[in-house]
Amino acid sequence: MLTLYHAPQSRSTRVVALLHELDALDAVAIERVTIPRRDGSGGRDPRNPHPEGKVPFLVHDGVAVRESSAIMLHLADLFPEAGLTIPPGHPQRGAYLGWFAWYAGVVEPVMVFEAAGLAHPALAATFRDGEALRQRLREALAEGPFLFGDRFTAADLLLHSPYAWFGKPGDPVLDAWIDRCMARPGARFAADFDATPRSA
Ligand SMILES: N[C@@H](CCC(=O)N[C@@H](CS)C(=O)NCC(=O)O)C(=O)O
Repeated sequence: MLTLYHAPQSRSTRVVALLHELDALDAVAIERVTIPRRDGSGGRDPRNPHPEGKVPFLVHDGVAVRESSAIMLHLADLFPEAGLTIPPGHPQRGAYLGWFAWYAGVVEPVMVFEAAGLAHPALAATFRDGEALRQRLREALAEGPFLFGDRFTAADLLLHSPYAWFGKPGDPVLDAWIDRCMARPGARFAADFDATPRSA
């Protein structure tokens, strides 16, 4: 059994989008939980088993999976028939895994540092900066329209998502890619899903 703990308009929204793309909504129970919001609303939800009360959080047959990168990789692998994963053994599998690790290890920290106005030589030496992120994405999209050419994968879904919240960077290549990802059925489904009131 698979259960996703989800809070609307949060980092777990991209997992709902993925479930729609995977045609896996019937296979995964979505538990809507609350989280503390910046405006002071919400709060930690005792029903959410995440050790820090965060979302997304996935429980698969009693086994906890945390972090969007791991959750999305795991789900895309569980439903390979949707074609959103690059499976083990494929020559591009390592590069595909690299996007998920880079997202968690570099993209999120850099975007949070920039949003918070934090700069320090040690941060730049370790993570580089937002322009370096954008350049890596531009290079990958040179063969576009997606990170793996014609193929839309769970990596596109994850990597474009912070720009969907923070705003497009104003770069023609990246903006067009973000628009393509946001126009996908999964993104549109997740936006509607989050906008529809449900008893939590
Ligand atoms: N790196 C984690 C970040 C998870 C995260 O910080 N989620 C936010 C929602 S956008 C949250 O649950 N915040 C509630 C809190 O910090 O208590 C991931 O991507 O899964």
